[in-house]
Amino acid sequence: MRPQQTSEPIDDRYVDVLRAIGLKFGADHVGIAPAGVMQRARDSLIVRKQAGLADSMQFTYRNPIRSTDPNAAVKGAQAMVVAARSYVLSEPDRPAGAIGSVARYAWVDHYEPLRIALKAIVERLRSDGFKAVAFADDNSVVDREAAWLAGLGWFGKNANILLPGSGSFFVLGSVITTAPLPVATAPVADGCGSCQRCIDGCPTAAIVAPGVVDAGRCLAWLLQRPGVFPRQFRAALGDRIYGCDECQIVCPPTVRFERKTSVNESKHIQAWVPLLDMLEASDDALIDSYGRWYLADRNPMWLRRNALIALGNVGDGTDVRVGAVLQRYLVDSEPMLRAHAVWAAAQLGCHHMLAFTDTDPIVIDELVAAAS
Ligand code: B12
Ligand code: SF4
Ligand code: SF4
Repeated sequence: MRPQQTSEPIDDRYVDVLRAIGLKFGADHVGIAPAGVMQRARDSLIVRKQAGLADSMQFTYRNPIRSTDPNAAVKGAQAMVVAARSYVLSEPDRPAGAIGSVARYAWVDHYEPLRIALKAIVERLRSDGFKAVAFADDNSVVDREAAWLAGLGWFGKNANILLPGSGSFFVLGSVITTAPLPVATAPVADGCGSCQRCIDGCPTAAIVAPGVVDAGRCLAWLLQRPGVFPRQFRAALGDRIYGCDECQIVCPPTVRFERKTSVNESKHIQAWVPLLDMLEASDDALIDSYGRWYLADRNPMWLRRNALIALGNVGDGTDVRVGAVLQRYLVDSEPMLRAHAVWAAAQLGCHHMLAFTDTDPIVIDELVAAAS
């Protein structure tokens, strides 16, 4: 089944052993992909970057040649053991009041348990004499392409990998190894057919072609991107403060598989965030609660910016506490936050709070828009 380090292909029973380890330690699905250059992903990264569809994203776009070559990550790579872990937990009740919503993948840290499963596979491979390194949501590997090559699922028109019978609410990761493992021979057949609910359901028309997302329109990226949140997409943002699930919620094959929520998970779930609490919290408290999310420069200002927009969409302008929070942000030392507070106040009919004395260009721009 498994000789010590060898260049001969290893048989399927060794893959079964690795799969069993992955499943035991927290993965839900495991498959094997070849470790050659991921040419389609490389071409897509380069072409989309040139076409402006990557906006200012770095991630895998920073170095497409590296992120699509498993051999650049692990010299002599022969295979990738790709794992998927479901992130569907039972949804807690939505509290009353001005509440922000968080995308499912960020309710708790799902990458940590996935990494534990990958590390267990790494340990086994290393103990058998092979090189092996785990990557999950790391910019060294294009995870979806790896999962597709491993036969775990098909590329949906919403660009996500959908697992047959379960849909796309899965996080993905890989172990790149020098073990010559037998790889998946056939991709999973397309399961979208004539459906295009995700394309029609995207609030900002960000899915510009099947499987192609324009990051500059995608709410998930706009919430992470530093800078002024584009005005034309603020109303479409609704109550979202981190991530966007819309193109998956409308997807018929998705949400069919629910993981049993552990006691630890249910204690720490962050599905709903009281916006006023977030806007009143200190930097330290925000980093403490939300520091595991992607925040540019780990700066909690971006959380506050997002919360102000959500407040402008779902808050009550006649509520005294809402008024106090808006007043506080209209005089914040950060022009970025004053600008978004102007928008939120105008949205909530609180034009009387706006003082047209600000001299910062981005705030003036918002004041002019609010007055028109
Ligand atoms: C950059 C990034 C983003 C960006 C850009 C997303 C994008 N579509 O590229 C932003 C910030 C917008 C984002 C959002 C989200 N992301 Co993200 N993101 C990444 C990251 C870091 C790199 C992705 C990448 O390289 N994209 C490059 C482009 C070229 O890839 P692509 O769009 O997948 O393109 C492929 C398809 O177009 C396909 N293809 C080619 N021709 C055709 C033709 C047809 C007809 C079809 C259908 C497909 C197809 O081939 C292309 C190349 O592989 C990965 C982690 C990683 N290291 O891989 C996570 C990752 C892709 N994200 C993930 C998640 C969970 C999300 C969100 C669901 C989070 C959320 N709820 O807000 C959203 C989903 C948005 C969406 N519809 O894609 C998961 C995806 C899990 C899954 N089951 O697919 C990943 C893999 C993280 C992880 N390790 O789990 N993300
Ligand atoms: S994550 Fe949201 S904004 Fe982005 S493509 Fe999906 S539905 Fe559209
Ligand atoms: S909504 Fe329809 S088209 Fe979009 S990914 Fe799901 S099945 Fe495919």
